[in-house]
Amino acid sequence: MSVLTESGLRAADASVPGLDVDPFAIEFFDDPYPAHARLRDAGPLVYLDKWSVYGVARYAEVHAVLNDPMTFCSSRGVGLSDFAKEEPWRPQSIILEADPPAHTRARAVLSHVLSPTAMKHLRDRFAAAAAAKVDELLARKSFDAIADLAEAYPMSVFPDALGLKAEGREHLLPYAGLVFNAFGPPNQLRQDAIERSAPHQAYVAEQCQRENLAPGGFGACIHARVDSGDITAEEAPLLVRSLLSAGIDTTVNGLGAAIYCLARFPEQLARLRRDPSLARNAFEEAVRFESPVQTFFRTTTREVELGGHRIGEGEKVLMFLGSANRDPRRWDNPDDYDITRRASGHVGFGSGIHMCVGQLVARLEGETFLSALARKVASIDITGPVKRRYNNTLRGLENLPITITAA
Ligand code: OVV
Repeated sequence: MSVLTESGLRAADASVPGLDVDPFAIEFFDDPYPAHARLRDAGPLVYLDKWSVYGVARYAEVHAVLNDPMTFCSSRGVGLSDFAKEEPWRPQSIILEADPPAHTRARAVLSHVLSPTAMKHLRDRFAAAAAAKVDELLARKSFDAIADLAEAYPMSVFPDALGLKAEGREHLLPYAGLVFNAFGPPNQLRQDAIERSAPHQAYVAEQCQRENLAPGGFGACIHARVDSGDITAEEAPLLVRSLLSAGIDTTVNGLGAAIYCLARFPEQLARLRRDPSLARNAFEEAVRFESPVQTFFRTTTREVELGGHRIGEGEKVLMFLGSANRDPRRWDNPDDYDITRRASGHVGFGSGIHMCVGQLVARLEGETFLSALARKVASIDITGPVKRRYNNTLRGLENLPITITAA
């Protein structure tokens, strides 16, 4: 339960351990693992004094919060900002930042557009693009695995699958970076991103319009659902915007994580080469191991018990997905990247009604690329300084200089 202090500020019940860790600080991003362990070991529920929010860092509580969406709602925002108290920085997402029943309709549309059947039509194209990209990179031998691989491959398949015109695609990664920074607190990362956001927002708003989306793509498919009465003409562009927000930087960081893992753990690359059918699980395990999306918030809709404490209505709860994915209470050898592990059950894609609606696209990109790599690449060596990219929500690298050799 939260109490009112003399200064009028909310503070946690004294029995909830308060920690001074700032999960949105550069030092935290540089090495979150000792802080994750402190958060988990402090108790099932913690209070983050720096931002006056509750936190859950153990798998059990993260999973529980994700699976009680009416108590831990999304419609008040899944970042630090509470939409009941502050205006959102952009019009609210009608899927991410929504609760049932409104969420259910929007979700049904994107589930249909990104369905297993839709993936069947994309698989051959994605696989061919992955093979061509691996061949091109083998010819270059040395390159930056972030710009030239983790960004280049998704950028070569996803915007086309969406039906975006060629012009202006350079706005996509900056826009996504902005969206994921904006979930964080009002720190420098968030303020700078929002300050520079106007051209990216203008580009995205324009590309969401029906006339700018090529027939046969995800975008056109979304707009077609206006005609069948599933969504309104006002809702369709907002659902396209969700794909532009969440569809690229996430897979960039997922693929970047997988390459970084295979570069650091050559015995896992060897295992993958011996059995390329492990490609899909190698990607899944990279999503668990690095958790490209590190955190999301929920807001309580009522007084509720969590981790043995009562917390009040209108409280923000920060879920440490990356910590849950390495919680030794849930995982054997959580800090090992093991492509043969049963990685399913990780919360890198979330869990419950909001679980990543684009997960099949992400896995298709990951699988097709790692499958091509497994068949064509013998070795991956890190050949220069590895530089981290800082974002309030996304975990990934700015640079990963590597040299690869052909099988
Ligand atoms: C999962 C996610 C991340 C960012 C944006 C959105 C969704 C959205 O719906 O706009």
